[in-house]
Amino acid sequence: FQLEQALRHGLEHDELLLYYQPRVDIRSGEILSLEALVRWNHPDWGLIEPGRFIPLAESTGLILELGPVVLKAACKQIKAWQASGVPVVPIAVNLSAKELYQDALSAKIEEIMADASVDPQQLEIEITESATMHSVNKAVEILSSLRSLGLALAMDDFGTGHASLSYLNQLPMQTIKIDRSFLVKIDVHTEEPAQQGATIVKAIIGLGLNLGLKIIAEGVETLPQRDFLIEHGCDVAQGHLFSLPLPADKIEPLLRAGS
Ligand code: G
Ligand code: G
Ligand code: MN
Ligand code: NA
Repeated sequence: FQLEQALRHGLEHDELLLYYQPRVDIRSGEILSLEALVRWNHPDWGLIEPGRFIPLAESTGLILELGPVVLKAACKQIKAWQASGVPVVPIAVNLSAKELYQDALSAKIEEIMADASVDPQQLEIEITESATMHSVNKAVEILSSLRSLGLALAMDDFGTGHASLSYLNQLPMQTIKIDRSFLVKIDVHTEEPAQQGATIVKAIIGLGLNLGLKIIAEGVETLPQRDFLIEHGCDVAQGHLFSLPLPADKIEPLLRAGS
C-alpha cells in the first residue's frame, strides 16, 4: 500500500526514467534499435527495477498512467537526439496486457506521437505473447489499429505464452522475440535442459523465418549462445553480451559510433 502511494507520487513528480538496451546486428554489433526499459528513481530508495513495481502498477491500474509517461519520454528522447544530430534508431516500448485492452488505446498513442511530432516509424510496440493470448480476437483488432497507425509490433517473451500457430498467423506482428529463458539453456550442449533449449530456439527461429517475421533473441550473454544463433539464422539480439540497459547519456555515444 505504501509502495502504491509512493509510485503514484513518483508518477506525478517525474521520478520515472528510461534506460535503453541496444538490439544489435549479431555479426557486426551495429545498433539497429533500442528497447526502452523503465526505471523508478525514488529520492530515498534509489533506482528501482521494473520487476519491483510494474506488477503493482498492473494490479492497481496505475499502469494506465505509467504507459503514457513512458511513451512520452521515449518520444522526447527521440526528438532530443534528433535535435543534437545523434543518428537515432527506432525505440521499442513495452505495453502490458492492461494497457493493450484499455479503451481508445490507438487514439491515445496517436495523440502522444502527434503532440511530440514523432514519426510512427521511429517507434515499436512490444506486447507479450501471453497478453495477446488473453483475448485473441480483441488483440487482433487492437494490434491491427496500432499497425495502421504505422507502428511496428513485436511479440515479447515468445515461447512462454502458448500462442498456437494459427493465432500467430492472425496477429499483425512483424517481429517475435525469443524469451531469454530458452537462451539460458543452450549454453551447455551436453545437459538435457540445454538440449531442450536448443531445440526450442531452433524451432522458433524456423517458425519465424517461415512466417516472414523478424526474430530477436533476448538475454544473449555468451559467445556460444551468439554462435548458435548465427548458425541457425537469427541475426538480431539483445543481451548483456552486447550491452546492459543504459541511461540515455550512455547510449548516445554508442549511437554516434554506430555500435
Ligand atoms: O528490466 P527488467 O528485467 O527488470 O524488466 C522487468 C519487466 O518489466 C520486463 O518484463 C519488461 O518488459 C517490463 N517493463 C520494463 N519497462 C516497461 C514499461 O515501460 N512498460 C511496461 N508495461 N513494462 C515494462
Ligand atoms: O520482458 P522483457 O523482455 O521486456 O524484459 C527485458 C528484460 O531483460 C530487461 O529488463 C533487461 O534488464 C533484461 N535483460 C536484458 N538482457 C539480459 C541478459 O543478457 N541477461 C539477463 N539475465 N537479463 C537481461
Ligand atoms: Mn520487452
Ligand atoms: Na522478454
